[in-house]
Amino acid sequence: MLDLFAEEEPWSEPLADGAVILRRRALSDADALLEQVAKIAAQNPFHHRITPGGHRMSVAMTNCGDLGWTTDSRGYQYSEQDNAGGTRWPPMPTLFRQLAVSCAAEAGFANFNPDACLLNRYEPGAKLTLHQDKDERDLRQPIVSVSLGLPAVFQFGGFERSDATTRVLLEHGDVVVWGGPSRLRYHGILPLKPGIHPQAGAFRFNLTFRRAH
Ligand code: MD3
Ligand code: FE
Repeated sequence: MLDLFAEEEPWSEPLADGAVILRRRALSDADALLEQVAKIAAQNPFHHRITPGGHRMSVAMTNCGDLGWTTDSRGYQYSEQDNAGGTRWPPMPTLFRQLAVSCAAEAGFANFNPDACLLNRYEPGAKLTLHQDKDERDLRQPIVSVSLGLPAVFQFGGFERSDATTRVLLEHGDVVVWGGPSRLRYHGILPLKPGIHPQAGAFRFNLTFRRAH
């Protein structure tokens, strides 16, 4: 019988050499993931960081795991402490780790062992301009990203900021694994459109799992 409430099965879409979207891969875990996001934020609140250039980021961030990505007047770095509050980051929930490790394995990256998870929170208008992620020590390790809540237009380009970009919509439950030659591609998020998501309210959340050290 047709079940209108059946959950979609995940499917994969190759994006580029070393990069794959696992569509809806995190959908069945989404409510539990959002619950953990709320717990982490209760310990270490989302915070609009100030870039070394003095700009307040429109994306609010926090972290969990042994290391967290931070920015301050000294630059960008992974650190064991939250420089906003001076405390250790909350531990990486088992569900987060299991999801990241199994998605990496599905994409062909066995033995991924993340020590950092950056949590990004987007409100309407929030964006991430084109950048490369290269503060991690071993760039042979992939990054796994999990999108939750409102949809966003993701932009990915080449290896120079001025290279042409492609746009992809990332939706609730989508996972992207970036490794191999795609690891150093420029990428960003266009300004978030306002909306209300049934599970996440007026926000988009993105979790990125990294091997930082
Ligand atoms: C491609 N986050 O936190 S996730 C970031 O949706 C970041 O919040 C975006 O870029 C977000 O650094 C994009 C997809 C993503 C994450 C890491 C990548 C794409 C990537 C690293 C290398 C290449
Ligand atoms: Fe990035």
